[in-house]
Formats: sequence, structure tokens, C-alpha cells
Amino acid sequence: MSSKTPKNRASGSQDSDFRLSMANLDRLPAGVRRPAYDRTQVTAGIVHLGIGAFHRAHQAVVLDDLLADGATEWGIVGASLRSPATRDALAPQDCLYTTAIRSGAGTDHRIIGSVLACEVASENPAALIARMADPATRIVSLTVTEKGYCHTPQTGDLDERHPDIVHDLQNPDTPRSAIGFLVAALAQRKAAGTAPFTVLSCDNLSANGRTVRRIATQFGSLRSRDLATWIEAEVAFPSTMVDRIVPETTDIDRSEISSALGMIDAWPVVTEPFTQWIVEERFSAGRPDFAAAGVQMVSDVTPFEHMKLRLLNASHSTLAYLGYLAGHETIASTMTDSRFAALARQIMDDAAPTLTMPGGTDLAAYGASLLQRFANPALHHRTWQIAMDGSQKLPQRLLATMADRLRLGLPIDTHALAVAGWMRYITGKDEQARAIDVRDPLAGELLGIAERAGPVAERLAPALLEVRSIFGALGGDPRVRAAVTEALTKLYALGARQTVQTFQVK
Ligand code: CS2
Repeated sequence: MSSKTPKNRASGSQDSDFRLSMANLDRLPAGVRRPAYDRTQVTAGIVHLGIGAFHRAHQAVVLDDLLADGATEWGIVGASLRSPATRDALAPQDCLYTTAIRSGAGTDHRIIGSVLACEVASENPAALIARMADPATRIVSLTVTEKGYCHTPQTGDLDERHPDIVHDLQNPDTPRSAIGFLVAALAQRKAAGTAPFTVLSCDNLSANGRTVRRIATQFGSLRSRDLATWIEAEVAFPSTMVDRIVPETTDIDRSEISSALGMIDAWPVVTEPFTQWIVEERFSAGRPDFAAAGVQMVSDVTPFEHMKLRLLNASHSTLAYLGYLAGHETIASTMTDSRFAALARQIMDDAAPTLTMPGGTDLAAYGASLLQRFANPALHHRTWQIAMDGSQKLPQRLLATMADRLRLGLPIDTHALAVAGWMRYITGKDEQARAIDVRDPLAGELLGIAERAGPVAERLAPALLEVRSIFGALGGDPRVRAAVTEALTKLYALGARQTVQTFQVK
């Protein structure tokens, strides 16, 4: 790595081999915040699986704050399960990276130092398992996205036929899935008589801790009953609610941020000012003093998780599908149409009666703040990005609310419109008959159903509602069939923009 002085720093351009690194930290512009601690004194207490942009803009920032407070045994070793891209970008810069915090008021740049090393699980699975099994590792956290749990979202059970699970059961020492790694490392700790690490899921799953506990125990039981019993009895799986909007980093972001730094950061992350982390107080091998960095510690995260999934993520997905179909590239652009903003608000209002919140929670204020965050003009959060993996997201974001509203005898039209938006989207053709790049683990199956049904709401809606792994019993409910078919009929007849514009709550 070079320690050359950048040639034109005053004008903001960078020398191509002048790179963000420990050696170059003191050459950053004065306004850029940097690690306020001696990184050489920090040791790793956390292994994080899935070191993507979200982790780096959320949990790693909290740990950076705690390291500055002296919690030096809580550095992070990050691992990507497959792709070497993050490691290749971060290793030459000593795993330092920038968070660019953007709002209408401008951008704040902060260099994060809590990630000490990056590994690629697929390159050397044994090394990662050994690190997780090392007694110094006290927490293994995860952001592997919904599909990374290899489970059936509707039931919460391990998908035993998932190719990665089949592989990992046959090759327990060289796993591919996060669950395979967790159980391999826990098995080693059990054999060595080492206390287990805490498993800290930070994905947007309902009851993420309980869900990963169930999946890990089920996977363990396919290896040995004894292992499953130990996992169930000894391992702590606190649930968490995580919240920060983190769009994918683009090349434009890279170059703008590198300009502001006067040196290259190959993989910065871009985010909003807001951040929230609520964690259940259930750790088996110690934890940092999370509360000192603003994390809310609670005994039961369920109400907060439901609130976030059913208000934030549900309206996000609704805006993503219908906004994309109406020709909006980003959430902020979709929000400029007041009827779309009103629809997002309606999704939240309709979710409210299904929630039981602790006293003092102001759901209306929460909803209003979400609308403001979505409208942040400085975030380029693509509707296409949020539209990804709908088969894994719909159950906890939209369908659970629908089911609860039916139980309460309430109408479900708003959520039916969102589901119909997803259906129209996964046909793979937009309203101008241009191809949509549908990314979803079930894309093949869903596109097949759409092709067989054709663009006819009365055929397409019931056919998709029969996909049990997404809809479960709800798909067979005549009230759901009727409401979703009606909404999809409108989408075909009027298009998304006009459907949203003329949408009236019944
Ligand atoms: C989004 C979330 O991509 C998506 O599905 O809804 O990533 C969302 O931005 C975060 O959950 C916000 O905390």
C-alpha cells in the first residue's frame, strides 16, 4: 500500500494507488471521523457471517463506537460465504471503509475500524470453522438475507431438500450454508468442552433468533440427536430488530466518496442518519455493553420486530413492486407521487390493529418518520433491489398482517394490492412488455406459473396463491383469492400508476 501524498487533493481527485488504509488515515480531510482507538490493541470477539453493506453500516458502526469506549475484545472478523469481492476490496485497505451518511442536508463521512479481517468461507471453510470454534469468539452474528436461512418462510422449518443443506449434511466439515457453518462450529465447541457462542441473527425475519434456533436444532438433529439436544439447551439465540436503510453501493458512490476522502475507498457503504438496533437480553458467553452505544436491550423483541416488518418493510415492498411497475427507479422517486405515499401510509395504518405494542409506543409518529426516511432524496434506493426475493419476504411483511386482519374481521384490500403488485412483477414483463430481471430463489417456479397462466388475473392470482411455501393455508382462503384477483385485474387493466391513484380503502 502506498503512502504517497495525493496529487490534487485540494481539488478532490485521487491518485489511483493512494488508498484508504491505516497508514493513510492521518491524510484524510479534517472533517472525516476516524477510529478513535488503537486498532492494534483490538482483538476479535465476534465472527460475522455475511459481511455485506448492511452489516457494515449497522452493527459494525455500533461496535466501532464501543471500541472507542474501550471494549477492545469486541472486534469483528467478517466472512462472506461465497464471493471474494468484499474481502478483495477491503483487505488492501486494512479492512477500513467509509460510511457515507446522506440526508437532504449533505453527507457525513466516517471511517469504521471495527472489522479487523475479512474471510471468504468457501475458500477455506476449515479456517472459518476453527475461528468460530475458538473460545475467543463469543458471538457469531449473521446477515445472510432471508433466503440464507435455507428454510421455508411460511412454516419457519429447515428446508431439508435445499441443495446447500443436502450438501452440508453430506459434508459437515466443508459446509456452504450459514446454518452448516454454525452447526459445524458448535459441534467442535461441544466436542472440545467449550461453552457455545451466542448466535445473533440480524436479518429481517420474524422472530429471527427463535427461527434460527429452530433451523439450527433441526439441522443438528439430522447429524446427531445429542448435538441437537445440546444446541437447544445450551446455545443462546437472542432475537433482534435491526433498522437502517442501506442501498447497494454504486460506482458513482465509490467515486464521489473517494473524491471526498482524497483517496480511494474500494467499497464504502452509503446510508441514512437513522439507525436502530433492539436486542434481546440473552447471551451465553458475554456481550459488549451494547446499551452504551444506543442499542435497546429488551426481554422480548417480538413487538418491535413485528412493528418494523409490518410497517417499514411491508410498505417498502409495496412501494418497490408498484413503484417499479409505475416506472420509478427509486423509493424516493416513488414517494414523490403523493398517492404512493398515501398507499404506504395505508399499509402501515392497516397493520396497526394487528400489533400489540408496549405502552408509550406511538405508531402514528413511527409511521410518519418512516415516510420521511423513504422520501430522503439523497438515497438512491432502487425499487428493483427491494423487490428481490419476494418469496422470502412476503410472509412476514404482508401475509401475516392479512391473516391477522381476516381474524379480526377487517378488510384486506390494501395488502391484497401489494400482493398483486408482487404477482404482476414476478411475471417478468413490465407494463411496456420489457423484461424484468426477477431475482428470487423461486424465480424459475414463479415464472413457469406465470407463463402457464398468461396475463389473466383470474388464472394468475389463484395459481400463484397455491404456492404453499409462500402462502400456506392463506392462499386457499376465498376472501384472499377474491381480493388479490380483483387487485390484479385492476393492475392489468389500468397499470400500476392509475391503480394506485384510484385506490380507495373500502
Ligand atoms: C428493504 C430492507 O431490501 C429490502 O427488502 O426493505 O433492506 C430495509 O431497507 C431495511 O430493513 C431497513 O432497515
